[in-house]
Amino acid sequence: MDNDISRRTFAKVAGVAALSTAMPTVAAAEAAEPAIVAPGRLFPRGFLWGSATAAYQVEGAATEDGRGPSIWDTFSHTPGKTVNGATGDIADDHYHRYKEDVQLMKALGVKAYRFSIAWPRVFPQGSGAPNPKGLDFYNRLVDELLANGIKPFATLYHWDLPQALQDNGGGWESRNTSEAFARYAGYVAQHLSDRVRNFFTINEFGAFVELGYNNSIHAPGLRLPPARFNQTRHHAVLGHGLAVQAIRANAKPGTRVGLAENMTICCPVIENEAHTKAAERATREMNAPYMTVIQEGKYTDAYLAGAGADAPRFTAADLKSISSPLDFVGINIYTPTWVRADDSPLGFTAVKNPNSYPHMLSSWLTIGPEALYWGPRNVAKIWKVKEIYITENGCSSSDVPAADGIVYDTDRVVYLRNYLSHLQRATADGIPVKGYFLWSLMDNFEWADGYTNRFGLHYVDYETQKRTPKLSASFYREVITRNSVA
Ligand code: GBH
Repeated sequence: MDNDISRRTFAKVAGVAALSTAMPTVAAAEAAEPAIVAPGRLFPRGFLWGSATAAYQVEGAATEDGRGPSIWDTFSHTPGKTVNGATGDIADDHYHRYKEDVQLMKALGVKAYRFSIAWPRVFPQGSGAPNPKGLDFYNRLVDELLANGIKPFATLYHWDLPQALQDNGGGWESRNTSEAFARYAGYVAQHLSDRVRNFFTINEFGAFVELGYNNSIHAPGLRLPPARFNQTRHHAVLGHGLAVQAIRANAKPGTRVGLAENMTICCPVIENEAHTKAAERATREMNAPYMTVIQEGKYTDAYLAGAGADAPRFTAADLKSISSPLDFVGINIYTPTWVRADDSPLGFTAVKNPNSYPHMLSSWLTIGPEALYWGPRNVAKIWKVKEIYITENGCSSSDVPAADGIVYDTDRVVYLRNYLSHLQRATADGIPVKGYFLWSLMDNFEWADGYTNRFGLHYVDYETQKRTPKLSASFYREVITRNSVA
């Protein structure tokens, strides 16, 4: 009996195109059986299943059709900055293969695609004259998505700052960049919002500002002193707020705007009242320079006191722009931060267990499926947010094709099944999560890690650009079809 159940489950997985030849007899014999669905595990009707990528990680065509250089072109071409000197010059060649990639999405059954627009394609110098040929790529992509029944969700900034803005004024260190970003956002909204109804301003302040301007792991590879660094943080959230206003001023009525932030996801070490409250306090303080000021229109007292003389300089008008009302909040969620209550002034401590902790291939990617529950729950509870998207979740794994050409990424399937179970728990508790974008549609340029850490549902052979669905693609297709993880 046990055997029957496991055979049946496997047969359903095997029913997906790429794997069907592996188990033809079982699949054929059992194809007529009803789907295995546990009613208590369903996601809400209409839940939006999607996948995600970002321009510099997939497009390639770095100098085509008038695209200007970005800080990531410069950084990746600087010796020693990326593993094996990898660059995004070609990446997945998505610029030329987008039609094929839309078919991959269609085969998966995703209802939405989150992609990013390369600012240096649209404004090669960051500001000044637009480049219509650059925008045309996104016109083609959006039309292809819509023709295939897939909703486009566009991110305006996924780290590829025009190099000219870095050269003149230090990029996000300058308020000019915040203002140039708003002009670019308004221009894109004006031209695409007849078809793109949902925009994210900026992807992950918590990554590109910290790693680019403080740790030098990402472009532009700087380590600014604290006062200049805090000012850079401020200009990034200001850029977001000004872009929200510019989109509203230039887009077709009803266009919706949010952001995609990799907040620190504070999870209670034990799910009791004391630790749960501590995790809420921690959520506000640990996200003070980004999500908290965006939601509350003020920096927390603890953040300003901690920064002291190095605190950012800002006006009341800045704070008003930064906290412009949003239609939804996107959260990129990979790892948890475990928090416990204590009697320190702020009433919480982050708990680390570095000596023994499971993680995926990327060593930063520690495993905590509960993050997909507590992340949205804290955002909804603390800031009364009514519409939340998980704008990224996924993982890296070793991904070596087997003799039959398939990548049997059982570790990714385990990761996703557990994380999605906690997302389902969130929706069952009434937390308003409306959709989920899996990172990533296909293997791609993983920033400083180059092409070594693969995150895709599809394996990409970079020699031939051939895409092959992994086992996890079959898994995700099942999830979407059943609207359930189990
Ligand atoms: C997201 O970042 C990005 O939006 C996406 O582009 C990326 O491909 C994806 O996740 C997978 O990484 O080098 O040890 O200092 C997630 C947040 C921030 C996590 C940078 C890894 C580098 C860690 N990432 N961080 S380390």
